[in-house]
Amino acid sequence: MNFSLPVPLSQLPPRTCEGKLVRDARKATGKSCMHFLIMMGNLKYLNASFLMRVAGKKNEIYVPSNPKGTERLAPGIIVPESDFYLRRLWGNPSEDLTLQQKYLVTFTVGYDQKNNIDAAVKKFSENFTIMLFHYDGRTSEWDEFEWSKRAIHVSARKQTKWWYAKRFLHPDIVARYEYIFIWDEDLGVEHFDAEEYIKLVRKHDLEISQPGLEPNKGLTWQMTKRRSDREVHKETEEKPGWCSNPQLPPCAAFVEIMAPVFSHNAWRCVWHMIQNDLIHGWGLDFALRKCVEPAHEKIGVVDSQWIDHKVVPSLGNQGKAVDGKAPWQGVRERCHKEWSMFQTRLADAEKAYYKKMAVISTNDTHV
Ligand SMILES: [Mn+2]
Repeated sequence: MNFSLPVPLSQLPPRTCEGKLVRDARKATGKSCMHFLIMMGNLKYLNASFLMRVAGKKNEIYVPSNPKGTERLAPGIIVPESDFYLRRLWGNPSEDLTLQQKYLVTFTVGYDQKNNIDAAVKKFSENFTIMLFHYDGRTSEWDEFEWSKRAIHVSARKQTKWWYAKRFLHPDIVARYEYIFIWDEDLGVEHFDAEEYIKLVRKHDLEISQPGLEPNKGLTWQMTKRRSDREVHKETEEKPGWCSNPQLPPCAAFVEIMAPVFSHNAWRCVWHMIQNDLIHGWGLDFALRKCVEPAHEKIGVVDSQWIDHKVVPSLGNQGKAVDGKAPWQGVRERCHKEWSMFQTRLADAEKAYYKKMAVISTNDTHV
């Protein structure tokens, strides 16, 4: 490039690109302030201390609008989100991916449930990334299934689905997936097809959903019971006195935690609500409504693609006998305890927020 400064460098005003002499110099090159400085850096006669002064004595780059902690990086190099797409070790990176899955399904599994999971996975098309969370430490055995080789396997012993979800499904990591299925291992999928399910979820604008449950067994709530005469339902009758408001759980705005499906936006909120220590997730189902608006319209049950709950108490068997109680009893007690802890935390957090806002609004009136 043929360019020379119109004045000796020593006469340039420090710390700014806006001084007249510099402005003239920039005009001559048509460059922005930062480009101008960088270009000058490339011209060997620019002395480093001048550049440091101009940039405020720190690094040359400081972009406050970057994600927190990355202010010193040029925005163009920042990649804030990721995915689970498997790449190859050779060739052109831009040609690695023949298919970019739009959906993610995770199962929290023990090897004993392999046949059930094999049947379930087959109901999810190639548009799904498959992820298994292994709570029994057995991972390589799954390679007897062809699909296992393209699945993501995460192994950590004796943890729950919500423990894994909090740690491995950060919204920025799963950003590429439009819908995220976070499912248990004991679900029967004979009458379920994932692609058809997603069509219905889109059609009925459901941000959080689950398939209807066959009512033969394992049914706790009326809301999740499959209706045979419709595609989707969003409210139900419960036992007398169970619902303070027909638009609130468990009569509406409610699905269970055994087979939830989240839109990416809903998951971004729900992930933040999951507590690191409350690993069973009890109570989360009643709070999901906090994440979508209006909840009684955006949360619902898909009836025409349904599942049945096989009620395999695999989690209880991962417990430990304490004080003469069976392992499953200890697990069950903790579930209930977590539920009440979660309710208390949520209520306290909201109370604290409203109190703070009241103080602020009171102060406002005196300003
Ligand atoms: Mn179950």
